[in-house]
Order: sequence, then C-alpha cells, then structure tokens
Amino acid sequence: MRKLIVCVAIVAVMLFIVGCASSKPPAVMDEPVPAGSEGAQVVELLFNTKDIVPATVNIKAGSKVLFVVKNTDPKEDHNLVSTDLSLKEILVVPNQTARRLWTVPSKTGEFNVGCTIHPDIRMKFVIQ
Ligand SMILES: [Cu+2]
Repeated sequence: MRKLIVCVAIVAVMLFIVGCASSKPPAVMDEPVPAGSEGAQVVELLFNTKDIVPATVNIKAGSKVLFVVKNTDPKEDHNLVSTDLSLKEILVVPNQTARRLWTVPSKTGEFNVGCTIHPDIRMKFVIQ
C-alpha cells in the first residue's frame, strides 16, 4: 500500500514537471519596435475590459503601419484579428504591449476588426 502511494506521488510530480515544461514561453511584456518600422504610421490601440480604443482608425492603402497594442485589462487576454484584411492575430496578455508591423492592403473601404476571444469587442479600419 505504501509503495502504491509513493508511486502515485512520483507520477503526480512527473506529470506536473512535464506540464510546466510544455507550457508556452512567457510573453514579452513590452515588445521592442520591430526592424523596418521607420516611416510607418503608428496606430496605438488600447484594450480594456469592454472595448478597443479608438473605435475607428484611418489608414492609407498600401502603407506601412506599426501597431502598438496595449492590454490594460488586468485579467483577460485579447487579440486583434481581421479576416477581411488577412491581419494575423496580435495577441496581448494582461498588461502586455505588443508592437507589430503590417502592410495595409491596397483595397479601400471600411473593415471590421475585433477580438475573437470577446466577439462584442470590435472596431473599424477605414482604408483610404
Ligand atoms: Cu478580447
């Protein structure tokens, strides 16, 4: 009986260690400015618990944009995604600031952008 308890304890400790080792590396909390950002339009976006600020951003078709995405929500992750614009997910954990360079597509118009974790949190890009 004692051996069984010891075995169970060892297995539990091993599973714990494996679980820790396979988890994601910690996020860089204040990402550096990516290379090639010179001359890019800086678009600062703030996530809070209820929305993204600002609700609308004007950008120029075909230009370079440097996103500075801050998550001021102390508890939840948020992401910035636009399937209409093939904008790759920018994920921010609580209190993180992400910096990503993006080339605006050449199509103009209004496009929905939002957080897929919280579908109520959305905004618009107006590409001119
Ligand atoms: Cu969200």
